[in-house]
Amino acid sequence: MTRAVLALGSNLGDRRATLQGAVDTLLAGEPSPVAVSPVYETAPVGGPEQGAYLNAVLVVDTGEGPLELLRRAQAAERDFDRVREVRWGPRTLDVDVIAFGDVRSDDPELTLPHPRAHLRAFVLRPWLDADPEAVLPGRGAVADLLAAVAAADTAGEQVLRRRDDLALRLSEVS
Ligand code: PH2
Ligand code: MG
Ligand code: MG
Repeated sequence: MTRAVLALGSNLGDRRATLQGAVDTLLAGEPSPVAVSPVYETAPVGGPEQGAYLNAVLVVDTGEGPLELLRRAQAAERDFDRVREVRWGPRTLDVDVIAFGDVRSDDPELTLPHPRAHLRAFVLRPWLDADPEAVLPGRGAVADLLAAVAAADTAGEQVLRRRDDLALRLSEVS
């Protein structure tokens, strides 16, 4: 089994329902749940002008490999009618593989860990909530990376608001 970290994002449609649907879809397959983070409402980073995202992190254990997990992430995106749009533009659902065990790879199809995760509060903050001991392979403790991002963000661009009213469930029965 390998521990893997998935980042979920949505800024179109019923964002919370989409994130919950993605969690349900991913966990209906091979990956088994370890933790789901709180949901954060976050200002869009990069791309065109667009609405606020809901972001969360799902930690799983899987007996499959990283490319199988990527395929499952892509299948979940398809289930929620994601259409290929402009890079970093609005989307109903984005599922990114952030880390896969200790694997470091520059495979162009799946760079591991995710090449920008260490710069993104919308990944680091929920990940730290889901796993206070989290380490981003090759980069260091997620707590330290988040502190560095916050210190560098003097313009306050990476605004995050925790939305406990929109919390996700790990199983359909709560
Ligand atoms: N995803 C992007 C680009 N910008 N901004 C926020 N706040 N959240 C995201 O998930 C996000 C983004 C590309 O995947
Ligand atoms: Mg993304
Ligand atoms: Mg993506």
